[in-house]
Amino acid sequence: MRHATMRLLRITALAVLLTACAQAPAAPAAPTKVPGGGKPVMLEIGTQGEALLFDKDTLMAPTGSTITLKFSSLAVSDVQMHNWVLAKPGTEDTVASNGISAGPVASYVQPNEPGVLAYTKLIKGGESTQVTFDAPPPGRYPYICTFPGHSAIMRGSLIIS
Ligand SMILES: [Cu+2]
Repeated sequence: MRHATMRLLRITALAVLLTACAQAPAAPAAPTKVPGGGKPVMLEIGTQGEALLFDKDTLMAPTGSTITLKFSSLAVSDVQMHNWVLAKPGTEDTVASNGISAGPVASYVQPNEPGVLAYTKLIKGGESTQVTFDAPPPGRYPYICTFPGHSAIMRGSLIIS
């Protein structure tokens, strides 16, 4: 008798758990933002080979565009990993230091970091990745690599005009 009661309790608990799961809202499909349909613009940037530098100091895009940025690591070795992170002016150092706390699983970008406008995942030597985002309002926006120790020299500006 005792066994039967315990079994019933277990089944009831399982049923409650399953119901709770079924009612949970669906998780968002992807963390990437859906761009708003501005004039599409392709930008490309890479690393200077193995150096901790981007191969462009400056990128430009028109106001109102929807930018797809392709980022390639032109390093041959996998020793260094890199990303491309676009920040609001003046927030780049905070974005970099908070990114280090976020760690490699988060591509060294703190989730919901207010200063981050767009970013790519971390890539190894020889890999490419891309990100699509709406151009921010006209201005000069810093971009950095937030891999620990890289942001001091691995940086440039995206000019929207
Ligand atoms: Cu880097």
